[in-house]
Amino acid sequence: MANVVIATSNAHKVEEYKALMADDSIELQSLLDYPGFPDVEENGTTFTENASIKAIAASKYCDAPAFADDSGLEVFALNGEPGIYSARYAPTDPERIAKLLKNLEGKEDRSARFVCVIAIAFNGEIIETFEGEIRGTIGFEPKGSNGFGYDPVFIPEGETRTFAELSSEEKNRISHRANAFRKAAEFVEEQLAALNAF
Ligand code: ITT
Repeated sequence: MANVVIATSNAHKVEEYKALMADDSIELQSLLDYPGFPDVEENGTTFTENASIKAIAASKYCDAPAFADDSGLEVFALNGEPGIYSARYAPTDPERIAKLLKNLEGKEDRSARFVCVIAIAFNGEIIETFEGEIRGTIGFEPKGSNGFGYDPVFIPEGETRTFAELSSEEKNRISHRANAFRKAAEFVEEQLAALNAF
């Protein structure tokens, strides 16, 4: 069975990827299966750089094809904050949400987008990167208990519920991560088809 590592220690991301991966011939592992994996400093200035740093390090350490995602929330009235600093905006999810709502007080424009860049690496080299997004708005108070991170305050376009009020199947149909993953999966299928043509 082919083995692919998702270069993340975020258990929520792992669950989302397991649900997105329809192919049973691929065994998905994550950094949770490699407890000795050293902490990698995400010192890039873009989602793409940070995803690439994580994917390269995991492909070397785990000696397997690796894909990593760097993702975050960009709020337009806050000049794109928290952006690549989404995980580091405050110590815990409730504090991150509270800080975001505070910074948005009095702002009329509450539009935002979630972004996800997936980088695929093999033998320490980047093969390709893929970006997905979902647009929406930031609510006035946290609602719902599904998902993770900023989900309780993010209302995707065309919805009245937050991501945390949607089921995981509903979120996985439209999320930034699902959109990036679909592009990555299409690329991998094309590459495999090209290899099989020889
Ligand atoms: P890894 O680096 O180990 O993958 P991480 O949680 O630190 O885990 P990131 O550096 O990519 O991941 O930071 C992403 C942060 O952006 C995440 O911690 C959330 O705060 C936010 N985020 C990303 N995707 C999200 C989603 O689908 N729902 C809610 N918040 C999300």
